[in-house]
Amino acid sequence: MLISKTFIPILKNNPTEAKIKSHQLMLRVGMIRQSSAGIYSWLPLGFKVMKKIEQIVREEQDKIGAQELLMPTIQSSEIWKESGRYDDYGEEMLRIKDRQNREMLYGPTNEELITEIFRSSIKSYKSLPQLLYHIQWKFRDELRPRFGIMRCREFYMKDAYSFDLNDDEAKFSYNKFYLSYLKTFKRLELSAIPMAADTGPIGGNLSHEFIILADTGESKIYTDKRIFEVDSEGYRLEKKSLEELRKKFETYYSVTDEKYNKLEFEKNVPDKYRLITKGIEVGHIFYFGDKYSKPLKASVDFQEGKKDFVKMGSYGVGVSRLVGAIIEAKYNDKDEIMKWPLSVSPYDIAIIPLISKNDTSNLEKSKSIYQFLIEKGIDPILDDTDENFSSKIKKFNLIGVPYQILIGKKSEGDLLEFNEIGKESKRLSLNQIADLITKLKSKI
Ligand code: P5A
Repeated sequence: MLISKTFIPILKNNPTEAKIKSHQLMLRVGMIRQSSAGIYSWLPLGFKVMKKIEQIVREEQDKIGAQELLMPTIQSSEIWKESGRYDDYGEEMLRIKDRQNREMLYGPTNEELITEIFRSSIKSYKSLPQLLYHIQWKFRDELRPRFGIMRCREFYMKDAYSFDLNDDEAKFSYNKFYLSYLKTFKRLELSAIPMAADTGPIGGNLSHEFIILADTGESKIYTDKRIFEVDSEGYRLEKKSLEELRKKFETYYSVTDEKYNKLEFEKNVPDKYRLITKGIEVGHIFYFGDKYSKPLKASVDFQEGKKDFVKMGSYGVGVSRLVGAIIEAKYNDKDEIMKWPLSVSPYDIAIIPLISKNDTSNLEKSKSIYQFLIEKGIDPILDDTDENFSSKIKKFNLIGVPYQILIGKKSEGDLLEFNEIGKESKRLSLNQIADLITKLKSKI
């Protein structure tokens, strides 16, 4: 992409209304625009990052055998009355009436709707387990939306639902999602730790939040530092293997605020490993048995005419929140520099030429580099404007594309000045640069 043709409305200064760095940066480099309180438009740069996150989340769901579908944003109140949550959900639910005066709502989550879809189609235990997910907008009329897209009213969520015959099989499904979340966050270069959590309005008695550490996070956590060293590699999609993985994490005390017990914390965590801090919840998984299948009468035949309610769990990832969470984790406050993980960066590499009024040779050179990289399957952005060199570099340090080719005095002949944000610059040939980026991309 040529920057002169992009829609990236960059602001000169940090917007004063934004309190945390992710919100500031997203407004500053034109990733989002507020449309009304807690409701945002996603501009091309922000949308591109979110779509890349979505794709990684999707791939990791597919790998554990979950199947993608798409449910609507608007739901009928009927099924919510069946489950009993229509009244329980309170003011967070946006209620709408259609022209026939029917009570509708903008879905804050989909346990009821997916259970209704399941019960009308699946009758036998032979079709179990079923793991279904969609990636769809949700609406929660939060009392205090804040921090931009981190706690907003309309947000993009991946929500999955599992249906099993019994508790044992259902725990297996739960553990599959547990593993897939560890893998998803790793691909996003985040260290997200599973912590025992409260279940709130979703319900059930087994639940984990996946939390990344950040001072600006809204979740208070109590944890054992050793949990950050747990290696989640090498586990297979088998019951035993996944149980082992969960056990390994659960050796270390790690809970959110609502689950905190002072005595247990002090008993289980030696002084030097205690960590009480804040984090951002990027995912949340629940096991709730027949909480929805019973009132909604979702059962399967399992033996000579015997029927039982299916055992269910639900599994959420805050796809839009992750955009902000990655910024919180990767932004360097001191130098005002952002570095996106290559897996979700809006572009793979920036080409930044020094262009003077009467010499366009650097621009010509940049254009042929640009073409070459595209042919290699790399997604570059070329700054073809005549803005001065240092402010171009500053702008790209803020946008956060992790690699840069600087076409200025230090790029001569075949050797180009190559920068990885936050590291010493090097002089490499174009082929070396293309090979390096291709190799890095293949590891995503
Ligand atoms: C799990 C999937 C659920 O809704 N039902 C379906 C369950 N869980 S949850 O914890 O309430 O939400 C899942 C994830 O969505 C993100 N999230 C938000 N993101 C931005 N703004 C909000 N207001 C918001 N609320 C929830 C979080 O990442 C959460 O883990």
